Amino acid sequence: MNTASVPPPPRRLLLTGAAGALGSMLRPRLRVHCEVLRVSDLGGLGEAAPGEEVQAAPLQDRAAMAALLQGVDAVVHLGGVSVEKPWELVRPANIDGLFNLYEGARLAGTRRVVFASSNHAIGAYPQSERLDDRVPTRPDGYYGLSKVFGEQTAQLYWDRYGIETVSLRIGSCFPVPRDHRMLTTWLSYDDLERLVLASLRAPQVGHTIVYGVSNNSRRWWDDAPARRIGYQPLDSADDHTAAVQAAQPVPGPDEAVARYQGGAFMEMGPFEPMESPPAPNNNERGAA
Ligand code: NAI
Ligand code: 15L
Repeated sequence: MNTASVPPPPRRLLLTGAAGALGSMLRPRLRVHCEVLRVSDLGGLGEAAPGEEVQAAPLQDRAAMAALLQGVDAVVHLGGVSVEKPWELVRPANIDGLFNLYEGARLAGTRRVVFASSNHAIGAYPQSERLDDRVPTRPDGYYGLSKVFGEQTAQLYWDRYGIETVSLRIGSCFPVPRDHRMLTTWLSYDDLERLVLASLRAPQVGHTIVYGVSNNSRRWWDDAPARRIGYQPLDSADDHTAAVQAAQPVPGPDEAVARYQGGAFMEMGPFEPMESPPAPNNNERGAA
């Protein structure tokens, strides 16, 4: 079953979450690496640029997702709830939606997925530990739990159906590090682009988990798996240390942001159960 080989450049590449922070940044950068870039989100995608197809689809809508995957060779999956939220908001996009994405990929014969997992899949580990890609997951909340589900779904679809995935446990991908924790976890926009392209181009990835982080000297995570798929980070949070130290107070040692790898997510919730969850359009982003 597992007969992967060097993938040709995708003819049609699907980018989900294309209206989000990382999606809108990657959209023009990925367009030049495929014949057709299909972009999707709940909305807010604007007009199709040359070489693009625009197709809005709620992740939790099975039929819409099956249609979205039609004719797609490879996917960069960024769509979904991207911060800690009540379970009733996380589940439709990140659990049902993730399943729908892989089912659509199976039905369409899609070869490879690049899945935006998160450091919050291992966010409950203390910052004193150094982690590789084989440590047991320790999510720090419902959002992190949904990323563990995503990684396990990726493994299932490789073992059963030969769909390859690179799961990117992204640290903190922002234009610059925002706080002291991000001097460790930061991933620059340019390095994210490098990591995504390496994930699309690497031969024989099966299901590979890598940490998405720049070349920060303080990093907690083993960068060997990412380098094995050809990722070479060129940026470093070290260059921003002085600016962060000047602008941000050092957190106390008992604060979650200084104790856990996932930072403040570890102390969010529990939330009151929601009887009728609103549509998932209040997906505001936040630093951990
Ligand atoms: P974002 O919140 O800006 O973008 C996510 C996009 O997904 C939004 O445009 C939203 O409309 C869309 N979306 C949400 N629910 C949806 C649904 N039910 N159906 C269809 N689309 C839906 O997040 P950002 O920062 O761009 O992150 C992209 C991905 O990377 C996310 O999966 C996030 O979990 C992951 N990630 C991001 C990190 C970062 O530092 N920015 C760190 C770790 C992981
Ligand atoms: C994430 O997974 C979030 O999507 C992002 O907004 C940040 O909070 C990041 O993790 C982080 O841990 O800094």
